[in-house]
This record gives sequence, C-alpha cells and structure tokens, in this order.
Amino acid sequence: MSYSYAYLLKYIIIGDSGVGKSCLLLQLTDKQFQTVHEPTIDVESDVFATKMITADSKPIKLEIWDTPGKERFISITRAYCDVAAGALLVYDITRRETFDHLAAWLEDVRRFANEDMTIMLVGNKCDLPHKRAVSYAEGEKFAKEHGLIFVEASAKTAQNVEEVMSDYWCISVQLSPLSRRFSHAV
Ligand SMILES: Nc1nc2c(ncn2[C@@H]2O[C@H](COP(=O)(O)OP(=O)(O)O)[C@@H](O)[C@H]2O)c(=O)[nH]1
Ligand SMILES: [Mg+2]
Repeated sequence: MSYSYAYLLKYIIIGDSGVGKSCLLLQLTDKQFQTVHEPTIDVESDVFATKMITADSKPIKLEIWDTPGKERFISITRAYCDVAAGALLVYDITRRETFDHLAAWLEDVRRFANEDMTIMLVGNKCDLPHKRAVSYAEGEKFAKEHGLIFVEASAKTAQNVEEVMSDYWCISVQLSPLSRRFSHAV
C-alpha cells in the first residue's frame, strides 16, 4: 500500500487587494507569472492550489488558499484561519498603505487563528526597487516585533519565492501540531 502524502496542511494568503497574492500563489504552485489574470473578486468561490513538498523526509501536501483582499475580513479567511497551519501575509513594497494595514490584518488573523499558526510576512514586488515605498528594514522590524518570518520576494521574477518559501513550509510543518491533528493519510 502506498501513501501519496503523509500530511495535508492548509495555508491562507492574505493582504490588501493588488499586493500580488494571486500572482504569488501561481508562482508558488505553477512557477508562472501572468500580467493579466482574473482578479479574485468572487468571495463565494473557493480558490486554492496545491503543492507537494518534502519535510522531515515525509511527503506533505500543501493546500494554499487565495483570498480576495477587498474587505479585510471575509468568509474564506474566517473559515480557514482556525484550521490553517500558516498564513502568508503579503504587502506591496511600492505601496505604503498596504504596509500600514498590516497591523489590522494581523489582528484579524490572530483573533480567529490557532496559536500555533506560523505567519510569514512577504514584502512583494521587490523587482521594483525604483518604486520602493517601504524599506527592507521597516519590513524586518515589523516582522520581528510581531513574531513573523520575513522575506521580500517577487511574484514576477520568482525571486525568493521557491527557496525561502520551502524553508518556511518546513519550519511551519515542524512547528505545527496540526501536522498531527489534521493529518490525512491516503
Ligand atoms: N512588478 C510586479 N508586479 C506584480 C508582482 N506581483 C503581482 N504583480 C502585479 O500586481 C497586480 C496585482 O496582482 P494580484 O496577484 O492580482 O494581486 P491580489 O489582488 O493581491 O491577488 C497585477 O497587475 C500583477 O501583475 C510582482 O512581484 N512584481
Ligand atoms: Mg487576487
């Protein structure tokens, strides 16, 4: 009898509209970037992609849920926060307001999430240094103050997407008691 994966872990991607959540998801799971794609506007539709990784020498299936960012707190976020092993909280380094909203996002997540959730802060669009409105140091400081893992990445060039994220998945899987509680052997 063969097992296709040892665990199934759910993640959510959150952050303001337009920061690149859907593009990051596509880059993470399909290694692609599309300039034109459907905006994630339909709150009721479930949008997720899956990715296989190996952590602790075990095959792990990740289910990564995209969310529309128009309203800070929407049904998908609420429904998935309590079972999610982790969240990618994304802002756009070229738009200051998306960074300023991070505290409010965190408050929402922490209200509904389980305590063991690992959150990674992603400063996206680092391929646009000439348009930068938030410094690396500011992102790093915010992450440190709130106990988040931090990375600047680009969904466009794929910079830091695969390498850093895979480190994050591994840390998150190891830290998560959800890997036991929500394991699905198939
Ligand atoms: N230059 C650049 N543009 C990006 C990047 N990620 C996303 N975009 C663009 O930003 C816009 C919003 O991206 P999208 O993924 O729809 O944002 P979402 O609303 O957070 O899901 C789109 O026009 C993307 O092409 C990136 O890393 N670099
Ligand atoms: Mg989207």
